[in-house]
Amino acid sequence: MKKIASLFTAGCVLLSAGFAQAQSKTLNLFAWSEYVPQSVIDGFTKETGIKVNYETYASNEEMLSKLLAGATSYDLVQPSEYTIESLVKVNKLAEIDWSKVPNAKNIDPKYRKMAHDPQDKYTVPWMAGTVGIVVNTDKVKDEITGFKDVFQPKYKNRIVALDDSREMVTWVLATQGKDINVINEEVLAGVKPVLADWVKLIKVYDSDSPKTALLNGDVDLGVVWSGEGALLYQEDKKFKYVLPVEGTHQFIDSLAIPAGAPNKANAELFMNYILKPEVSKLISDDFPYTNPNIEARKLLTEDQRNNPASYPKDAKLDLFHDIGEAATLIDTLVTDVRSGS
Ligand code: N2P
Repeated sequence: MKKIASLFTAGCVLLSAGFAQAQSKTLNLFAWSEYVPQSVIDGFTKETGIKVNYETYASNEEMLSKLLAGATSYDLVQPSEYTIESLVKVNKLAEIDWSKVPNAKNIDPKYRKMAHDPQDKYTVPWMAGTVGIVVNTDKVKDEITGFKDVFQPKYKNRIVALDDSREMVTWVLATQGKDINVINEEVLAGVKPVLADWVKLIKVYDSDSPKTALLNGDVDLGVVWSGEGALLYQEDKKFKYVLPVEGTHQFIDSLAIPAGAPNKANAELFMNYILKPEVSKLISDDFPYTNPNIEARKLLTEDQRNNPASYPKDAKLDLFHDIGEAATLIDTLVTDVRSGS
């Protein structure tokens, strides 16, 4: 009898848990700032009745440290390729139930089975992009072809840069012809004096909206995300986007579900929703990065497809890989040079 009673209690708990899950009409999205259009969030809520809480971050490292510190409320995050690798290594991502994401068929095969998710278990690509140089050609008359041309004393206090330690170290490594994924003390000792000189030239650090300082004339050139470069070019053709001759980072930002996410089914619904061509186009309209959705690309205007920042022709591009503990060395180095020590 006792056994039956406890079985009954367990059943009730399970039932109410199931009920609570079915009732949960929330999606906690932790994503980059200036990357998810309000129109997409509103459209999703309208279609599904699920309310989206959109919390933002400005770097992979900021998001990663929150997850590793034990944040458990997020249903979706939006890491770049190397941070996906770190999360997978520590079992922090949940496998996607692809039967819930039939629109995955719209993804360009080029963006599937990539090094960071070789079996397509965890991620749906959001946007790809590059880190490149924007030049206000009304103000800068010399030809700028690479990082070396940007970081010259004559441009002191005229430069905006991404506030991102790994990216900054990469710019120096690229000019030194080094592998951007091999980071150790010796390599960083070679980076330090160069970066120490460069940071003295930078006027504004901004990873959220580096376009702003260029638009309002605060600076004349800078190193920014390609979507920002594309928006500047759309605004005024005097803003030229240059892919550095030395080579640069190509990022693949994806949606992924943290292990133990409270509303996994809602996260999968959102993944499927943003993969609809007409929804994906809305993302490109507001944030013109490289859209990995083949069907959405067909809906873009000619101007959108011809924006050189969004869809670059040829360039030397490299993905990042997880560098493990060496990430701490980068952080220390950049903090040191920025504080002048
Ligand atoms: C969006 C930032 C792009 C992310 N605001 C770079 N990985």
